[in-house]
Amino acid sequence: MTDSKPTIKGLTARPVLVPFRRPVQTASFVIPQVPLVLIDVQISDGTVGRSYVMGYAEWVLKPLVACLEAAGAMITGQALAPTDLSALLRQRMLLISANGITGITIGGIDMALWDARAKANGVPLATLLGAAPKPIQAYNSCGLWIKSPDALADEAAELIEEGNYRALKIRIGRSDPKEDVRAVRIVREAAGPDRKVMSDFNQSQSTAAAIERCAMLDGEGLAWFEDPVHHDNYEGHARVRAAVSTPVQTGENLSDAQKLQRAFSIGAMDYVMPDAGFIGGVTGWMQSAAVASVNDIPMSSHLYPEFSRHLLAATPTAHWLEFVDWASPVLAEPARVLDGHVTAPDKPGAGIEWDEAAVAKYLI
Ligand code: SMN
Ligand code: MG
Repeated sequence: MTDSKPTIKGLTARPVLVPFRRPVQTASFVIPQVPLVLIDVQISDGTVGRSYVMGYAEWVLKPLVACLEAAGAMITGQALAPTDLSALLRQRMLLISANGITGITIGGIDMALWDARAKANGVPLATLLGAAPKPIQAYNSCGLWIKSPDALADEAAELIEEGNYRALKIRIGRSDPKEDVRAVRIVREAAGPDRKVMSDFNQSQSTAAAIERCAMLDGEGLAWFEDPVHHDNYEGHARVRAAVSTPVQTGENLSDAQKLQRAFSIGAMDYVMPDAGFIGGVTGWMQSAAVASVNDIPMSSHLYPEFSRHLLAATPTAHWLEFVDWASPVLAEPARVLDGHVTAPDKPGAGIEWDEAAVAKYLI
């Protein structure tokens, strides 16, 4: 029986710690295993909206689950109207602020609600957003961490091979800036002239150090310098940007479209790459896509390739999808990169189903 007015029946949030193929090691943090919370939102029509959120550290999982359960209780009994429920949750989090754990709570629930809405409508999420699923260019972000530059030529070749990629991302910010230059040269060489190499400082530098390091790397053919300084330091990003010709990329910690507008108006970015979790899920992404569109800012994704493949299909200034396979071990049908591109599956929803045997194995 079709349910023309589906409502939210409840939410479950399960913490898992999943092994990495290549554990994360940046200039600012290490992540030994992938800390995720898997979200299921039960709907009155019998469907289940699914998403997951990245916790970034194991200690985050417990408070994140508690936050998701509390927010789940706030929307239980309400109509399946993701934009309205996102506004409701933002209002309930006005005083505590919707960023960090609270922001990811809104983003994760919003993604699950849009997944459920697309399933209720019987269409892929991209289609619900008005776009056809289409191949989105992706870069491989699953390696090239802070390690000896000597290991990077072989790793770059492996990463290209994983999906015939046209682009890779290297992490920089080594204690010796000359080692960064050496690492970038090795990867640039391994990638060849027809591939892009993005770079990410992971917010590790002071503004003065970033300007010095970016000047050293400015002629090395990098596609962008990502997060040279702390993510909130819009003025610092602008100063780096004024000093170099390589484009500056930022945005993975932006928690709403208004902050994107403010960062852009200060001159913080050439490119933006919101994270579907932090920015407020599909609702926050689409609001940001409008800001990027009116300001003509190329917009890439951060993490969540399963959702990003739908979102970028509906983003007027779509640029690059960041491909990470970190949730793949718990997914029944992980996203795949073919010939350097990811395409949203042509079936209702976002395409997230759990591999329950794997979930049982990694549940904490
Ligand atoms: C990053 C984000 C989260 C975990 C590891 C690495 C990095 C990226 O900033 O952009 O991929
Ligand atoms: Mg980054």
